[in-house]
Amino acid sequence: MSTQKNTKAQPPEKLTGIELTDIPKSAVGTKAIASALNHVFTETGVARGIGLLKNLNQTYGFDCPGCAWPDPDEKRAFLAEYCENGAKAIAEEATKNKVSPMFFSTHSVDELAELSDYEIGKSGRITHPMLLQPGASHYEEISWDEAFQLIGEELNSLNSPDEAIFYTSGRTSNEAAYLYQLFVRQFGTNNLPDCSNMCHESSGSGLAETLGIGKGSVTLDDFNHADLVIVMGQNPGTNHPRMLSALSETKKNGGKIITVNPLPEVGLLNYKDPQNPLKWIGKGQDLTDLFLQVKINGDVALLKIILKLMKEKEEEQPNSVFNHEFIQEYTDGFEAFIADLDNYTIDELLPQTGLKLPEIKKATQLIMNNDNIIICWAMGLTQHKNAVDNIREVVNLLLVKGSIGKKGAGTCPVRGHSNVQGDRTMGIWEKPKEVFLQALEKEFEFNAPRKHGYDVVHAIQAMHAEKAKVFIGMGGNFISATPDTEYTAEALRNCSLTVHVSTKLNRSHLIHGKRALILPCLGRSEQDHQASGPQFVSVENSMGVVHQSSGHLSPCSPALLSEPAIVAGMAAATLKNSKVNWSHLVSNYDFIREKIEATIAGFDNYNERVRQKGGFYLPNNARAKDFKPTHTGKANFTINQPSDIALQEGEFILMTIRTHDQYNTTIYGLNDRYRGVLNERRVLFMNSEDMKDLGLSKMDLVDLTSHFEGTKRTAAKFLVIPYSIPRQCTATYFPEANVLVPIRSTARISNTPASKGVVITIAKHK
Ligand SMILES: Nc1nc2c(c(=O)[nH]1)N[C@H]1C(S)=C(S)[C@@H](COP(=O)(O)OP(=O)(O)OC[C@H]3O[C@@H](n4cnc5c(=O)[nH]c(N)nc54)[C@H](O)[C@@H]3O)O[C@H]1N2
Ligand SMILES: Nc1nc2c(c(=O)[nH]1)N[C@H]1C(S)=C(S)[C@@H](COP(=O)(O)OP(=O)(O)OC[C@H]3O[C@@H](n4cnc5c(=O)[nH]c(N)nc54)[C@H](O)[C@@H]3O)O[C@H]1N2
Ligand SMILES: [Mo]
Repeated sequence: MSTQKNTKAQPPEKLTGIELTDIPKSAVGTKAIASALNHVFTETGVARGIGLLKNLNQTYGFDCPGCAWPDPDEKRAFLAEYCENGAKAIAEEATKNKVSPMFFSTHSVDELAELSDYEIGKSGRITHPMLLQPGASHYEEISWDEAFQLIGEELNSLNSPDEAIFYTSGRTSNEAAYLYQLFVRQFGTNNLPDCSNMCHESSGSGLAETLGIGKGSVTLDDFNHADLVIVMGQNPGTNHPRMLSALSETKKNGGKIITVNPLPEVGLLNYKDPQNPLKWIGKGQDLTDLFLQVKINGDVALLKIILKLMKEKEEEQPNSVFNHEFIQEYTDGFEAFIADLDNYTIDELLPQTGLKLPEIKKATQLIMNNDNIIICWAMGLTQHKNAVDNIREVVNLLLVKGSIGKKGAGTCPVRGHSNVQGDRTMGIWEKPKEVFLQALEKEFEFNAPRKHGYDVVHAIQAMHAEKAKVFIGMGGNFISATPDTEYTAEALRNCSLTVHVSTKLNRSHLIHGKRALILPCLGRSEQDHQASGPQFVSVENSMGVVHQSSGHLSPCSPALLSEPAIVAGMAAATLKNSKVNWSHLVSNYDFIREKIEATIAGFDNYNERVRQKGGFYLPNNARAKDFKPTHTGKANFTINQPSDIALQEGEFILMTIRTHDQYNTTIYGLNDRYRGVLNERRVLFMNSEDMKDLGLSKMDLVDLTSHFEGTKRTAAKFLVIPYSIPRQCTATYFPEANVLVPIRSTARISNTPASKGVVITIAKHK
């Protein structure tokens, strides 16, 4: 019998044997390449490994599942179009290790749940559909047909379609995502939460309101023309390594770079170009011209100081700072925004930033002196209570400069998952637009639901309250990616059925509903054959380029189905009155793309254009300086709130971040090389002065307790490491720390968990 109730949903609190090293002075270079090849060859073998790397991000190869950073439109070098972490991502997928029915018969679910995420991941690719019966201790093999029948029966026995939740992670292709949302809406609900809810939702909310499009406005080429790039709350050396080449181009063309981050992230500070082996030896290139080591969540305060300094200068010398022509013609709300700046004094804002005024003045000068400005950001801005404020304040800064909708300027939210942006474009959203629903209704002759669905946090709360009873995950690792781990575990255990469409074993298969299914699917790197022959899929990168991706490896098991085929199987078994011929659509993905073209703007001649070299750009109104889609018809200035976190004596703010050796919840290895930590994930980075105040020494073992609205959550056993980080700020890794993130601690408007703004106290472990 399963002892699920006693199984912890968090990774085990085991230490793995830490080793501290010097922090490297530059990113990429030979070490990165050696590390990449090592991961690929160990996991896949040499021949398979070379085949893989050769096809990665090449025009007719497969899209790297690592991140959403775009490929150059023209030139593609063999080495440069993958990076160390992209190579690790594909090695993880193309591994020789298999999780077969035999594996499941020899390991109980409870036994597997005791393993670390690293060990779970290393067990390998899932080869067959598996079922866990109520009360059973082991998964058993099930046929695809039986699995689909079971899903259909469970879904149809619900009191309402809104009792089912359909999650999507961001690797799902356009074709699979489109079919999935169609199935879900024909079933009758908009409960389509996705990983974006935990990721760039705040960017989407802030940008749609101010600029009329939830996506960024720049293209890769803009980096060649920017005078100034500001990188805020992002660690590209680890998470988007190919972005460093773009920043390096900015520098080559005389542009400057400001970095705003509580940590001196190695990649951003100095970089060795993998494209240029001559430069691997030697010092590397200093990328950052000005590093502002801001306090966690000090960004709105920082931006407000910059804007106040600009305003002062403008008052001294009218028309010298603000772009009044642009403001006049294209924007709304400028006066109210400018007036609001007077509600703050620099003296009260400054302590929130942890910075000195002269360095902020330097940044302001760079901003005033340059007109083509790009601002890039990622999770350091989007995962705070005032995250939407962060994004809107970034937009304010660009708008006063007129730095949007022209070459070398604009917004650059750097997306995470390789197709997270495409999934949204395909309709994976709990709040679909009316025009889209109408287009679906017309094309497929059904009544689409209008009620907004649950996002990730609301979905967890609904399952916890037993208002939702079936959970289906299209990829991802819900239990480990979501906040408040033990609460979320209770929510999932309340379900009558949990289903995961997955490539690899993960913790979400082990913390399950009364009944659970694992449906194994093809990965990006694998060939996809359907009735009409070999298929490719398409994806959209962070800059709105839609292009094809086709795998070249033979599938790791003959029993795998593609994601579109799995959706079609579930839909056919569930929907009795659908007018959609699901198996026909899946027989040739061109048929799915025809339907996308018929219902989503920007996909004209989809099948033809997706076959063009490099794909095609989707329309982008902000890029075209057309702000009509906003509620005022213009680009909107907004009034935003600095952080309202007031730390009590002994409290710290904690950000939960990624190591260099993980992909979200997938742990490739136990090192965080760029931060000088090897072989350990349970670490807490702290300012050495703060350590002194608490009487802590390097490598002391501590427990972390988070405090939120009178509730407490604890994560035990972290090793303290003195680090260059502002006072009262601390950092540790996710998913180990997710247990500390309270389910209700989310961003205003976007409802994104505030995983970078957790209030904690620290105590020696007893
Ligand atoms: N190798 C690899 N690549 C990945 C991923 C991965 O896990 N591994 N994940 C993918 C996904 S889904 C995403 S969303 C992206 C994530 O990419 P990132 O957002 O770069 O990832 P995080 O590790 O969360 O890093 C957040 C950064 O923000 C800083 N930061 C934290 N709080 C603040 C703050 O309040 N203000 C400022 N200014 N900075 C702050 C942190 O110090 C850190 O440098 O990467 C994608 N690419
Ligand atoms: N505390 C804290 N929590 C966070 C974050 C944070 O910074 N701090 N970041 C958040 C962010 S930005 C994100 S995007 C989410 C990520 O949340 P998710 O997207 O849910 O998590 P991943 O770890 O990316 O999912 C990995 C799993 O996806 C499956 N998989 C991999 N490739 C494929 C595929 O091609 N098809 C299918 N069907 N499955 C596949 C594998 O089984 C693997 O175990 O986590 C969020 N959670
Ligand atoms: Mo993400």
